[in-house]
Amino acid sequence: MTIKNILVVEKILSANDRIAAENRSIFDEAAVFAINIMASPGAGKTSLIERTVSHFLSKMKLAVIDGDIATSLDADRAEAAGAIAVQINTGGECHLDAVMLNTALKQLKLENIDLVIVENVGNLVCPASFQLGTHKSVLIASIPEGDDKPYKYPGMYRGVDALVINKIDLLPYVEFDMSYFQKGVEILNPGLEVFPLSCKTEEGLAAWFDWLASST
Ligand SMILES: Nc1nc2c(ncn2[C@@H]2O[C@H](COP(=O)(O)OP(=O)(O)O)[C@@H](O)[C@H]2O)c(=O)[nH]1
Ligand SMILES: [Mg+2]
Repeated sequence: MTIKNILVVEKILSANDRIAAENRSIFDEAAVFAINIMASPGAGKTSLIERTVSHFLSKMKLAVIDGDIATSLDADRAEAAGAIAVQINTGGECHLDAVMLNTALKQLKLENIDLVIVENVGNLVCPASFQLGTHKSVLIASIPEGDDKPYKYPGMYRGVDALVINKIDLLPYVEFDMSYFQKGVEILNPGLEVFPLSCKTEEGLAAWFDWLASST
């Protein structure tokens, strides 16, 4: 029984990887740069997207694809910030997969877009297993979540290209040992680009914008 289950999971993941590769070709053919933003619920994914859209709006055309289990609240926020927004309701699924992204991409005129930002479903486990075909994966951690998260959710930290540590404005009020946190990150993903910042005060945002601009 266990072996059969493993085979089914492997088949699902390899089918997903095939569509992810197709998504990547779609992006590349349209000269679109795409990032996948993952984090727990409330870490600040939509807040960082709002800041990022506002910053780059005069320089490039942005689209945001928002994965949510039920509502379109986040897509509405992305649109209000100035992006073209597409909502994917996952119907309860805890992650986006490559097929869902593929369907969303068909709703966009990619030839008119420079940067696609995907907001994944708030979850620190499932999104790590599903490649989407984006060029970069970004994880947001936030200070109130605690400094033990790299140790508890290693899969999430291992596979990403950049880490944002949001809500640094709360450091004076929350117990968070930054060196313990960063030690965990360094073990899992040596040399990872890390951006401590606050979407509220804007401290540290410039370094994140520079990284994104130089990646595109
Ligand atoms: N203090 C503080 N609050 C923040 C910051 N960034 C986001 N928040 C708040 O955290 C909550 C969740 O943010 P949101 O962007 O919706 O998170 P998401 O669920 O990951 O998309 C909201 O109440 C935000 O106002 C920050 O840098 N500092
Ligand atoms: Mg959100």
